[in-house]
Amino acid sequence: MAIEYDLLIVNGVVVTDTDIQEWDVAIKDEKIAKIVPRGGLKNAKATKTIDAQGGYVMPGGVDAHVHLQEPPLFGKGSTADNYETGSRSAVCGGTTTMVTFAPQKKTEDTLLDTLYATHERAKNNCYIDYSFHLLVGNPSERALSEFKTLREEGISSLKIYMTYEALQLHDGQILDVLLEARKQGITTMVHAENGQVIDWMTAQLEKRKLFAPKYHGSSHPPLAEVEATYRAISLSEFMDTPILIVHVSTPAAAAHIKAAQDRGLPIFAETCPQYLFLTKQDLDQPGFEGAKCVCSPPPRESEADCDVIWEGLADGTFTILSSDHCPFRYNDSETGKKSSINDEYPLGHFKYIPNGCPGIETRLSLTLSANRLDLKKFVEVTCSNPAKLYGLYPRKGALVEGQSDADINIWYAPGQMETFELKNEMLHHDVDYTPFEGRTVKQWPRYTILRGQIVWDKEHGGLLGQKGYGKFINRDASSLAKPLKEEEWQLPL
Ligand code: DUC
Ligand code: ZN
Ligand code: ZN
Repeated sequence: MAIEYDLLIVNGVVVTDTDIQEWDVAIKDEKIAKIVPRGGLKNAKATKTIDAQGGYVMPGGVDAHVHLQEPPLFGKGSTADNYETGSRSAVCGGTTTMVTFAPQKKTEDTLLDTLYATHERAKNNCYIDYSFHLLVGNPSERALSEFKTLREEGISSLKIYMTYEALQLHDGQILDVLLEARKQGITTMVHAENGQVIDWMTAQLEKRKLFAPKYHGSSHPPLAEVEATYRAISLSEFMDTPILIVHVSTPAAAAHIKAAQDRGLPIFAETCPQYLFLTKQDLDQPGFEGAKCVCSPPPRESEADCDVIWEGLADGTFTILSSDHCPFRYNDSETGKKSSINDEYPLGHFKYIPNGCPGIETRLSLTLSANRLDLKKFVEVTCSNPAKLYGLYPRKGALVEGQSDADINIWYAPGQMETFELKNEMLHHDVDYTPFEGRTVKQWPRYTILRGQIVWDKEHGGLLGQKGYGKFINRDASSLAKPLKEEEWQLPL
Protein backbone atom coordinates (compact mmCIF):
# COMPACT_ATOMS: atom_id res chain seq x y z
CA MET A 1 0.00 0.00 0.00
CA ALA A 2 1.32 3.47 -0.87
CA ILE A 3 2.46 5.87 1.85
CA GLU A 4 -0.52 8.07 2.71
CA TYR A 5 0.89 10.33 5.42
CA ASP A 6 4.18 11.93 6.42
CA LEU A 7 3.73 11.43 10.15
CA LEU A 8 1.32 9.73 12.56
CA ILE A 9 0.95 10.51 16.26
CA VAL A 10 -0.79 7.65 18.05
CA ASN A 11 -1.77 6.78 21.65
CA GLY A 12 -1.89 10.39 22.77
CA VAL A 13 -4.51 12.47 24.50
CA VAL A 14 -5.37 15.36 22.20
CA VAL A 15 -6.04 18.60 24.07
CA THR A 16 -7.41 21.65 22.28
CA ASP A 17 -9.24 24.68 23.67
CA THR A 18 -12.50 22.73 23.30
CA ASP A 19 -11.70 19.00 23.63
CA ILE A 20 -9.72 16.42 25.57
CA GLN A 21 -9.90 13.12 23.68
CA GLU A 22 -7.99 9.91 22.99
CA TRP A 23 -7.40 10.72 19.35
CA ASP A 24 -4.69 9.85 16.81
CA VAL A 25 -3.36 12.42 14.37
CA ALA A 26 -2.18 12.09 10.76
CA ILE A 27 -0.02 14.74 9.10
CA LYS A 28 0.53 15.32 5.41
CA ASP A 29 2.17 18.17 3.48
CA GLU A 30 2.74 20.28 6.61
CA LYS A 31 -0.96 20.16 7.59
CA ILE A 32 -3.17 18.27 10.02
CA ALA A 33 -4.73 15.76 7.62
CA LYS A 34 -6.87 13.63 9.96
CA ILE A 35 -7.82 13.31 13.61
CA VAL A 36 -9.59 10.08 14.52
CA PRO A 37 -10.44 8.09 17.68
CA ARG A 38 -7.49 6.10 19.06
CA GLY A 39 -6.69 3.10 16.86
CA GLY A 40 -8.38 4.56 13.80
CA LEU A 41 -5.10 4.92 11.90
CA LYS A 42 -4.00 1.32 12.54
CA ASN A 43 -3.89 0.48 8.88
CA ALA A 44 -2.57 3.82 7.63
CA LYS A 45 0.86 3.92 6.03
CA ALA A 46 3.18 6.74 7.02
CA THR A 47 6.84 7.62 6.70
CA LYS A 48 7.13 7.93 10.48
CA THR A 49 5.00 7.18 13.55
CA ILE A 50 5.39 8.64 17.05
CA ASP A 51 3.94 6.73 19.99
CA ALA A 52 2.81 9.49 22.37
CA GLN A 53 2.48 6.92 25.21
CA GLY A 54 -0.54 8.58 26.78
CA GLY A 55 1.01 12.05 26.70
CA TYR A 56 -0.89 15.23 25.86
CA VAL A 57 -0.93 16.25 22.21
CA MET A 58 -1.53 20.00 21.98
CA PRO A 59 -1.18 22.70 19.34
CA GLY A 60 2.26 24.33 19.25
CA GLY A 61 2.62 27.38 21.47
CA VAL A 62 1.90 30.84 20.07
CA ASP A 63 3.83 33.57 21.90
CA ALA A 64 2.45 36.94 20.87
CA HIS A 65 4.75 39.19 22.89
CA VAL A 66 8.45 38.84 22.09
CA HIS A 67 11.26 41.40 21.84
CA LEU A 68 14.24 40.41 19.67
CA GLN A 69 17.15 42.41 18.31
CA GLU A 70 15.72 45.74 19.43
CA PRO A 71 17.64 48.98 19.90
CA PRO A 72 17.70 50.62 23.37
CA LEU A 73 14.10 51.53 24.15
CA PHE A 74 13.45 50.51 27.74
CA GLY A 75 16.44 52.09 29.47
CA LYS A 76 20.01 51.83 28.28
CA GLY A 77 20.52 48.24 27.17
CA SER A 78 19.70 46.48 23.93
CA THR A 79 18.12 43.04 23.75
CA ALA A 80 20.47 40.09 23.98
CA ASP A 81 18.67 37.63 21.70
CA ASN A 82 18.54 38.04 17.97
CA TYR A 83 16.06 36.27 15.69
CA GLU A 84 18.22 33.16 15.60
CA THR A 85 18.83 32.70 19.31
CA GLY A 86 15.39 33.89 20.40
CA SER A 87 13.52 31.57 18.05
CA ARG A 88 15.90 28.72 18.95
CA SER A 89 15.01 29.20 22.60
CA ALA A 90 11.32 29.35 21.69
CA VAL A 91 11.26 26.04 19.83
CA CYS A 92 13.15 24.24 22.60
CA GLY A 93 10.31 25.20 24.94
CA GLY A 94 7.46 24.26 22.60
CA THR A 95 6.62 27.59 20.97
CA THR A 96 6.19 27.24 17.22
CA THR A 97 4.92 30.73 16.32
CA MET A 98 6.02 34.08 17.71
CA VAL A 99 4.92 37.63 17.10
CA THR A 100 7.81 40.02 17.75
CA PHE A 101 7.97 43.80 17.63
CA ALA A 102 9.06 45.97 14.73
CA PRO A 103 10.01 49.13 16.65
CA GLN A 104 9.60 52.56 15.09
CA LYS A 105 11.60 55.22 16.94
CA LYS A 106 10.19 58.64 17.82
CA THR A 107 12.67 60.19 15.40
CA GLU A 108 11.37 58.15 12.46
CA ASP A 109 8.47 59.17 10.29
CA THR A 110 7.55 55.93 8.54
CA LEU A 111 6.38 52.53 9.70
CA LEU A 112 7.00 50.73 6.42
CA ASP A 113 10.78 51.19 6.55
CA THR A 114 10.64 49.81 10.09
CA LEU A 115 8.70 46.81 8.85
CA TYR A 116 11.09 46.10 5.98
CA ALA A 117 14.14 46.48 8.23
CA THR A 118 12.64 44.01 10.71
CA HIS A 119 11.95 41.55 7.89
CA GLU A 120 15.65 41.71 7.03
CA ARG A 121 16.61 40.87 10.61
CA ALA A 122 14.27 37.87 10.72
CA LYS A 123 14.64 36.47 7.20
CA ASN A 124 16.44 33.10 7.02
CA ASN A 125 17.23 33.30 10.73
CA CYS A 126 14.20 31.81 12.45
CA TYR A 127 13.63 28.33 13.78
CA ILE A 128 9.89 28.98 14.09
CA ASP A 129 7.15 30.79 12.18
CA TYR A 130 6.76 34.48 12.92
CA SER A 131 5.02 37.76 12.35
CA PHE A 132 5.46 41.29 13.69
CA HIS A 133 3.46 43.86 15.62
CA LEU A 134 4.39 47.39 14.56
CA LEU A 135 5.49 49.38 17.58
CA VAL A 136 4.34 52.93 16.87
CA GLY A 137 6.73 55.45 18.43
CA ASN A 138 5.70 58.34 16.18
CA PRO A 139 2.13 58.39 14.82
CA SER A 140 2.97 61.02 12.22
CA GLU A 141 0.56 61.71 9.38
CA ARG A 142 2.72 59.57 7.16
CA ALA A 143 2.83 56.70 9.67
CA LEU A 144 -0.96 56.78 10.08
CA SER A 145 -1.44 56.79 6.32
CA GLU A 146 0.64 53.60 6.15
CA PHE A 147 -1.73 51.49 8.29
CA LYS A 148 -3.58 50.43 5.14
CA THR A 149 -0.39 49.15 3.55
CA LEU A 150 0.51 47.36 6.77
CA ARG A 151 -2.67 45.32 6.39
CA GLU A 152 -1.75 44.51 2.80
CA GLU A 153 1.64 43.38 4.11
CA GLY A 154 -0.05 40.91 6.47
CA ILE A 155 0.28 42.98 9.66
CA SER A 156 -2.91 43.35 11.71
CA SER A 157 -1.73 44.65 15.09
CA LEU A 158 0.39 47.38 16.63
CA LYS A 159 1.59 48.41 20.06
CA ILE A 160 1.65 51.83 21.69
CA TYR A 161 3.09 53.06 24.98
CA MET A 162 1.74 55.37 27.68
CA THR A 163 5.20 55.58 29.29
CA TYR A 164 8.96 55.65 28.43
CA GLU A 165 10.47 58.85 27.12
CA ALA A 166 11.49 57.11 23.90
CA LEU A 167 7.98 55.87 23.14
CA GLN A 168 5.27 57.56 25.20
CA LEU A 169 2.25 58.88 23.29
CA HIS A 170 -0.08 61.50 24.71
CA ASP A 171 -3.84 60.92 24.71
CA GLY A 172 -4.44 62.86 21.46
CA GLN A 173 -1.87 60.70 19.69
CA ILE A 174 -3.47 57.58 21.12
CA LEU A 175 -6.83 58.67 19.70
CA ASP A 176 -5.19 59.27 16.30
CA VAL A 177 -3.84 55.72 16.35
CA LEU A 178 -7.13 54.18 17.53
CA LEU A 179 -9.14 55.97 14.86
CA GLU A 180 -6.93 54.81 12.01
CA ALA A 181 -6.57 51.32 13.50
CA ARG A 182 -10.37 51.07 13.63
CA LYS A 183 -10.63 52.02 9.94
CA GLN A 184 -8.11 49.44 8.87
CA GLY A 185 -9.14 46.54 11.14
CA ILE A 186 -5.96 46.66 13.19
CA THR A 187 -5.81 45.58 16.83
CA THR A 188 -4.01 48.01 19.14
CA MET A 189 -1.96 46.71 22.06
CA VAL A 190 -1.41 49.18 24.87
CA HIS A 191 1.38 49.36 27.43
CA ALA A 192 -0.71 50.96 30.15
CA GLU A 193 1.43 52.74 32.74
CA ASN A 194 1.26 56.46 33.49
CA GLY A 195 4.72 57.78 32.53
CA GLN A 196 4.39 60.99 34.53
CA VAL A 197 3.55 59.14 37.75
CA ILE A 198 6.62 56.95 37.19
CA ASP A 199 8.84 59.99 36.57
CA TRP A 200 7.50 61.74 39.67
CA MET A 201 8.07 58.68 41.87
CA THR A 202 11.55 58.26 40.42
CA ALA A 203 12.44 61.86 41.32
CA GLN A 204 11.14 61.33 44.87
CA LEU A 205 13.28 58.21 45.28
CA GLU A 206 16.33 59.98 43.87
CA LYS A 207 15.89 62.85 46.34
CA ARG A 208 16.09 60.24 49.07
CA LYS A 209 19.13 58.62 47.43
CA LEU A 210 17.32 55.29 47.02
CA PHE A 211 18.87 53.64 43.97
CA ALA A 212 18.80 49.85 44.57
CA PRO A 213 17.03 47.56 42.06
CA LYS A 214 14.10 47.05 44.43
CA TYR A 215 13.15 50.72 44.03
CA HIS A 216 12.25 49.98 40.43
CA GLY A 217 9.13 48.44 41.98
CA SER A 218 8.46 51.54 44.11
CA SER A 219 8.89 53.81 41.08
CA HIS A 220 6.16 51.90 39.21
CA PRO A 221 3.33 51.86 41.80
CA PRO A 222 0.09 50.01 41.05
CA LEU A 223 -1.55 53.46 40.69
CA ALA A 224 0.47 54.09 37.49
CA GLU A 225 -0.85 50.90 35.92
CA VAL A 226 -4.38 51.16 37.24
CA GLU A 227 -4.93 54.75 36.12
CA ALA A 228 -3.46 54.15 32.68
CA THR A 229 -5.51 50.97 32.23
CA TYR A 230 -8.71 52.81 33.02
CA ARG A 231 -7.70 55.67 30.69
CA ALA A 232 -6.87 53.26 27.86
CA ILE A 233 -10.25 51.55 28.31
CA SER A 234 -11.97 54.95 28.26
CA LEU A 235 -10.20 56.02 25.06
CA SER A 236 -11.04 52.68 23.45
CA GLU A 237 -14.70 52.98 24.44
CA PHE A 238 -14.86 56.55 23.13
CA MET A 239 -13.49 55.43 19.78
CA ASP A 240 -15.33 52.06 19.76
CA THR A 241 -12.09 50.30 18.91
CA PRO A 242 -10.87 47.06 20.48
CA ILE A 243 -7.63 47.15 22.46
CA LEU A 244 -5.50 44.59 24.22
CA ILE A 245 -3.83 45.73 27.43
CA VAL A 246 -0.46 43.99 27.55
CA HIS A 247 1.40 42.52 30.53
CA VAL A 248 -1.21 43.25 33.23
CA SER A 249 0.21 42.81 36.72
CA THR A 250 -2.18 44.28 39.30
CA PRO A 251 -5.50 43.02 40.65
CA ALA A 252 -7.00 46.52 40.44
CA ALA A 253 -6.13 46.86 36.72
CA ALA A 254 -7.59 43.39 36.15
CA ALA A 255 -10.78 44.54 37.90
CA HIS A 256 -11.11 47.54 35.54
CA ILE A 257 -10.65 45.20 32.58
CA LYS A 258 -13.24 42.73 33.86
CA ALA A 259 -15.74 45.51 34.53
CA ALA A 260 -15.28 46.77 30.95
CA GLN A 261 -15.69 43.25 29.55
CA ASP A 262 -18.83 42.79 31.66
CA ARG A 263 -20.21 45.92 29.98
CA GLY A 264 -19.67 44.18 26.64
CA LEU A 265 -16.72 46.28 25.53
CA PRO A 266 -14.09 44.71 23.25
CA ILE A 267 -11.32 44.99 25.85
CA PHE A 268 -8.77 42.18 25.84
CA ALA A 269 -5.90 41.59 28.21
CA GLU A 270 -2.63 39.75 28.46
CA THR A 271 -0.60 38.62 31.43
CA CYS A 272 2.80 36.94 31.64
CA PRO A 273 4.57 34.35 33.82
CA GLN A 274 6.43 37.14 35.67
CA TYR A 275 3.13 38.13 37.28
CA LEU A 276 2.23 34.55 38.15
CA PHE A 277 5.55 33.50 39.66
CA LEU A 278 7.50 36.59 40.83
CA THR A 279 6.86 39.14 43.56
CA LYS A 280 8.50 42.22 45.05
CA GLN A 281 10.78 39.90 47.02
CA ASP A 282 12.46 38.83 43.80
CA LEU A 283 13.48 42.45 43.21
CA ASP A 284 14.91 42.64 46.73
CA GLN A 285 17.87 40.30 46.38
CA PRO A 286 21.37 40.73 47.81
CA GLY A 287 23.60 43.20 45.97
CA PHE A 288 22.47 43.91 42.43
CA GLU A 289 20.79 40.50 41.84
CA GLY A 290 17.29 42.00 41.98
CA ALA A 291 18.05 43.62 38.60
CA LYS A 292 17.43 40.22 37.01
CA CYS A 293 13.71 40.65 37.73
CA VAL A 294 13.40 44.30 36.71
CA CYS A 295 10.63 44.49 34.15
CA SER A 296 7.69 46.82 33.61
CA PRO A 297 5.22 46.65 35.14
CA PRO A 298 7.25 45.19 38.01
CA PRO A 299 6.47 42.02 39.95
CA ARG A 300 3.93 43.05 42.58
CA GLU A 301 3.61 42.95 46.36
CA SER A 302 2.87 39.35 47.27
CA GLU A 303 1.67 35.92 46.28
CA ALA A 304 -1.88 37.11 46.90
CA ASP A 305 -1.46 39.39 43.85
CA CYS A 306 -0.20 36.43 41.80
CA ASP A 307 -3.24 34.42 42.92
CA VAL A 308 -5.58 37.09 41.55
CA ILE A 309 -3.73 37.03 38.21
CA TRP A 310 -4.08 33.22 38.08
CA GLU A 311 -7.80 33.64 38.76
CA GLY A 312 -8.02 36.17 35.93
CA LEU A 313 -6.55 33.60 33.57
CA ALA A 314 -9.01 30.97 34.73
CA ASP A 315 -12.08 33.23 34.50
CA GLY A 316 -11.25 34.70 31.08
CA THR A 317 -10.32 38.24 32.15
CA PHE A 318 -6.97 37.54 30.50
CA THR A 319 -7.35 36.47 26.92
CA ILE A 320 -3.74 35.42 26.48
CA LEU A 321 -0.60 34.44 28.38
CA SER A 322 2.57 35.67 26.64
CA SER A 323 6.19 35.63 27.74
CA ASP A 324 7.10 39.30 27.15
CA HIS A 325 10.53 37.83 26.41
CA CYS A 326 12.65 40.98 26.62
CA PRO A 327 16.14 39.63 27.27
CA PHE A 328 19.08 41.56 28.67
CA ARG A 329 22.24 39.87 29.92
CA TYR A 330 22.98 40.34 33.62
CA ASN A 331 26.80 40.43 33.54
CA ASP A 332 27.10 42.82 30.66
CA SER A 333 28.13 46.37 31.40
CA GLU A 334 27.68 47.55 27.82
CA THR A 335 24.11 46.52 26.94
CA GLY A 336 22.89 44.40 29.86
CA LYS A 337 21.55 44.92 33.38
CA LYS A 338 24.96 46.06 34.63
CA SER A 339 25.11 48.94 32.16
CA SER A 340 23.32 50.84 34.94
CA ILE A 341 26.42 50.62 37.16
CA ASN A 342 28.95 53.44 36.72
CA ASP A 343 31.29 55.72 38.68
CA GLU A 344 28.41 57.89 39.85
CA TYR A 345 26.31 54.87 40.86
CA PRO A 346 28.77 52.10 41.80
CA LEU A 347 25.90 49.94 43.07
CA GLY A 348 23.70 50.79 40.08
CA HIS A 349 20.65 52.99 39.74
CA PHE A 350 17.25 51.35 39.24
CA LYS A 351 16.20 53.95 36.69
CA TYR A 352 18.92 52.89 34.23
CA ILE A 353 18.39 49.12 34.51
CA PRO A 354 17.03 47.88 31.18
CA ASN A 355 13.44 46.71 31.71
CA GLY A 356 12.71 43.15 30.74
CA CYS A 357 13.21 39.45 31.49
CA PRO A 358 13.81 36.42 29.29
CA GLY A 359 11.09 33.74 29.25
CA ILE A 360 10.22 32.53 25.76
CA GLU A 361 11.45 29.00 26.51
CA THR A 362 9.94 28.63 29.96
CA ARG A 363 6.43 30.09 29.44
CA LEU A 364 4.65 26.83 28.58
CA SER A 365 6.46 24.44 30.90
CA LEU A 366 6.32 26.62 34.00
CA THR A 367 2.62 27.30 33.51
CA LEU A 368 1.69 23.69 32.82
CA SER A 369 3.88 22.48 35.69
CA ALA A 370 2.06 24.79 38.12
CA ASN A 371 -1.07 22.76 37.42
CA ARG A 372 -3.37 25.69 38.22
CA LEU A 373 -5.23 25.91 34.92
CA ASP A 374 -7.61 23.45 33.38
CA LEU A 375 -5.84 21.85 30.38
CA LYS A 376 -8.25 23.32 27.82
CA LYS A 377 -7.80 26.76 29.36
CA PHE A 378 -4.03 26.29 29.17
CA VAL A 379 -4.29 25.64 25.42
CA GLU A 380 -6.71 28.53 25.04
CA VAL A 381 -4.51 31.20 26.63
CA THR A 382 -1.15 29.98 25.30
CA CYS A 383 -2.08 28.79 21.79
CA SER A 384 -5.62 29.35 20.48
CA ASN A 385 -6.51 32.78 21.80
CA PRO A 386 -3.25 34.45 20.72
CA ALA A 387 -3.86 32.96 17.26
CA LYS A 388 -7.48 34.20 17.21
CA LEU A 389 -6.64 37.61 18.60
CA TYR A 390 -3.90 38.27 16.08
CA GLY A 391 -5.43 36.82 12.92
CA LEU A 392 -3.59 33.48 12.77
CA TYR A 393 -6.46 31.11 13.55
CA PRO A 394 -7.10 28.27 12.64
CA ARG A 395 -3.83 28.01 10.77
CA LYS A 396 -2.05 28.34 14.12
CA GLY A 397 -3.18 27.54 17.67
CA ALA A 398 -5.52 24.74 16.55
CA LEU A 399 -5.64 21.17 15.28
CA VAL A 400 -8.30 21.40 12.58
CA GLU A 401 -8.26 18.83 9.78
CA GLY A 402 -7.21 20.35 6.47
CA GLN A 403 -6.84 23.85 7.92
CA SER A 404 -4.25 23.91 10.67
CA ASP A 405 -0.52 23.74 10.14
CA ALA A 406 0.86 20.61 11.78
CA ASP A 407 2.37 22.53 14.71
CA ILE A 408 2.19 20.23 17.71
CA ASN A 409 3.62 19.67 21.17
CA ILE A 410 3.64 16.16 22.54
CA TRP A 411 3.98 16.35 26.30
CA TYR A 412 4.51 13.57 28.83
CA ALA A 413 1.64 11.74 30.51
CA PRO A 414 1.25 13.09 34.09
CA GLY A 415 4.09 11.75 36.26
CA GLN A 416 5.93 10.20 33.31
CA MET A 417 8.70 12.81 33.22
CA GLU A 418 11.17 13.13 36.04
CA THR A 419 10.68 16.43 37.87
CA PHE A 420 13.69 18.77 37.70
CA GLU A 421 14.87 22.16 38.90
CA LEU A 422 15.12 24.74 36.17
CA LYS A 423 18.63 25.99 35.49
CA ASN A 424 19.69 28.62 33.02
CA GLU A 425 22.34 26.30 31.56
CA MET A 426 19.51 24.09 30.23
CA LEU A 427 18.04 26.91 28.16
CA HIS A 428 18.85 27.91 24.60
CA HIS A 429 18.62 31.71 24.69
CA ASP A 430 21.65 34.00 24.58
CA VAL A 431 21.12 35.27 28.12
CA ASP A 432 23.21 34.49 31.21
CA TYR A 433 20.31 33.99 33.60
CA THR A 434 16.64 33.10 33.97
CA PRO A 435 14.45 34.82 36.56
CA PHE A 436 12.94 31.38 37.19
CA GLU A 437 16.18 29.66 38.27
CA GLY A 438 15.47 26.79 40.69
CA ARG A 439 11.73 26.51 39.96
CA THR A 440 10.32 23.00 39.87
CA VAL A 441 9.45 21.75 36.41
CA LYS A 442 7.10 18.80 36.05
CA GLN A 443 6.42 19.02 32.32
CA TRP A 444 8.47 19.83 29.23
CA PRO A 445 7.60 19.14 25.58
CA ARG A 446 8.86 15.70 24.64
CA TYR A 447 8.48 16.43 20.94
CA THR A 448 7.74 19.66 19.12
CA ILE A 449 6.59 19.55 15.52
CA LEU A 450 6.48 22.55 13.18
CA ARG A 451 4.63 22.16 9.89
CA GLY A 452 5.12 18.40 10.07
CA GLN A 453 8.85 18.46 10.90
CA ILE A 454 10.10 17.22 14.26
CA VAL A 455 12.07 20.23 15.46
CA TRP A 456 12.57 19.21 19.12
CA ASP A 457 13.05 15.71 20.51
CA LYS A 458 13.88 16.02 24.20
CA GLU A 459 15.28 12.52 24.56
CA HIS A 460 17.03 12.13 21.23
CA GLY A 461 19.18 15.11 20.39
CA GLY A 462 17.05 17.99 21.71
CA LEU A 463 17.00 20.69 19.04
CA LEU A 464 16.51 19.14 15.58
CA GLY A 465 15.05 22.15 13.79
CA GLN A 466 16.92 24.29 11.31
CA LYS A 467 17.51 28.01 11.35
CA GLY A 468 15.64 29.42 8.35
CA TYR A 469 12.83 26.82 8.39
CA GLY A 470 10.62 29.32 10.21
CA LYS A 471 8.73 31.61 7.87
CA PHE A 472 6.81 34.87 7.95
CA ILE A 473 3.06 34.32 8.26
CA ASN A 474 0.68 36.83 6.70
CA ARG A 475 -2.00 37.62 9.22
CA ASP A 476 -5.71 38.41 8.77
CA ALA A 477 -7.75 40.77 10.91
CA SER A 478 -8.44 39.51 14.43
CA SER A 479 -11.32 37.08 14.69
CA LEU A 480 -11.84 38.10 18.34
CA ALA A 481 -11.29 41.85 18.51
CA LYS A 482 -13.86 43.90 16.64
CA PRO A 483 -15.57 47.27 17.18
CA LEU A 484 -19.12 47.06 18.53
CA LYS A 485 -20.53 48.99 15.56
CA GLU A 486 -19.76 48.26 11.93
CA GLU A 487 -20.34 51.79 10.64
CA GLU A 488 -17.59 54.36 10.35
CA TRP A 489 -16.84 56.17 13.62
CA GLN A 490 -18.53 59.58 13.85
CA LEU A 491 -17.35 62.50 15.90
CA PRO A 492 -19.91 62.87 18.72
CA LEU A 493 -21.56 66.28 18.32
N1 DUC B 1 7.30 46.64 27.97
C1 DUC B 1 7.33 45.55 27.34
O1 DUC B 1 6.35 45.20 26.70
N2 DUC B 1 8.41 44.79 27.35
C2 DUC B 1 9.56 45.12 28.03
C3 DUC B 1 9.58 46.41 28.62
C4 DUC B 1 8.29 47.08 28.65
O2 DUC B 1 8.12 48.04 29.30
ZN1 ZN C 1 5.26 47.04 27.42
ZN1 ZN D 1 7.17 43.64 26.00
